[in-house]
Amino acid sequence: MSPNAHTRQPRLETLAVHAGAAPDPTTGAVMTPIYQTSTYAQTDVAQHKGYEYSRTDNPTRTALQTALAALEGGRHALAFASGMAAIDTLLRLLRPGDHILSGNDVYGGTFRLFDKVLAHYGLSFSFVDTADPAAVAAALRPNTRLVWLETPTNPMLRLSDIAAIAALAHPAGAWLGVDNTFASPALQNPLALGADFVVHSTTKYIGGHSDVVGGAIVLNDTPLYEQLKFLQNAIGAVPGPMDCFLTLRGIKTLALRMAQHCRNATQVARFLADHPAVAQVIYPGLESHPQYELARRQMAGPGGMISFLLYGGAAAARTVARQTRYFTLAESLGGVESLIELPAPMTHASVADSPLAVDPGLVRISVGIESADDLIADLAQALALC
Ligand code: P1T
Repeated sequence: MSPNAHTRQPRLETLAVHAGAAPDPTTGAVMTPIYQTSTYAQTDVAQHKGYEYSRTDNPTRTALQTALAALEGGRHALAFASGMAAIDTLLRLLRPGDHILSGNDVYGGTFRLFDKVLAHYGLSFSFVDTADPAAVAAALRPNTRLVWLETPTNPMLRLSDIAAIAALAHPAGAWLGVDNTFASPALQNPLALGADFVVHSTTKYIGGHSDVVGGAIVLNDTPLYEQLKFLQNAIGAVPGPMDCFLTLRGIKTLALRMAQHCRNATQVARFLADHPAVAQVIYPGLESHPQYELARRQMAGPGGMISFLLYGGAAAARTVARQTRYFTLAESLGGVESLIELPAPMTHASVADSPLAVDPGLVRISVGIESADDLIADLAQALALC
């Protein structure tokens, strides 16, 4: 071990294995136990050891929150029962009359929460192309309290310049919240680029194995953290200890998995780009992506998500989605196994008939960590049927 091993800032690979993982004080257990308990014996009236009730705090959740904060280079993290629960709790920082400027390409469930739920509580929303900072500047209002974006977006994989948008939002008195689900903390750390909040659906790359649903908010500001911690307990959309354990277990291999997702997706994207049935491939790692340069600057790798359009349109898209073998036809993304879906009738059905509607022929794939050769052969046999 080098003499400065304990003073230098550890890298992501190391944080993923060690952050939040201190041997259990009672037994020395190396892995954080699943503290499957709802309550904790108190030594006297209102005297406890930091844990009083598991909605408020649970040691397995504490370990997960410590790990999540470290991965994003943030001071604080809070874990939630789902990505949607994290976003909903964050939006409770706002008050009736506040305006939210959101990207115009976001997960369908996020749009649904904004447009069909929170809009009834006195919040107003505008949806603009945050890939264009000038559009963000033009849409800011005196009562804009939050700028909200995904980068890369779901499902069009558009990028937004986080630092440029933070520089617009802050002087206007707005926070910047970034949903970093598609990049994962292995490829992009929005707090370092000026974001105030990072949100994850930990269901995806952070958990990594399609066996648990969860969400997270990571931030640096301590007073805002105190408010969010109050809301986490007051609302109660918390993950159970087993879910926290599974997410922690997934985190150990985040760096390895993301490297393989990026390698495989790059090969798959090149294959698709050369295929005669494919009209357009959208992948931040291809030079044809309109924000290829921003991807190289802002992200440590292009990620595992690809969207594409076929010359045969929606009918051909359905054929491909039905015929793949290793790409399972399913919603979600970011697990070790490859998935395929059509956003318009599936993950983004809730944006149909809105300005955010998605091309019905768009195919979205989450490229897993299998052999790239097998994945390409699988797509090739399905595309041959189009
Ligand atoms: O599913 P949940 O853990 O509640 O996370 C919601 C969510 C938030 N943000 C982004 C960018 C997302 O992609 C999601 C969930 N997305 C899918 C289920 C999907 O297939 O796109």
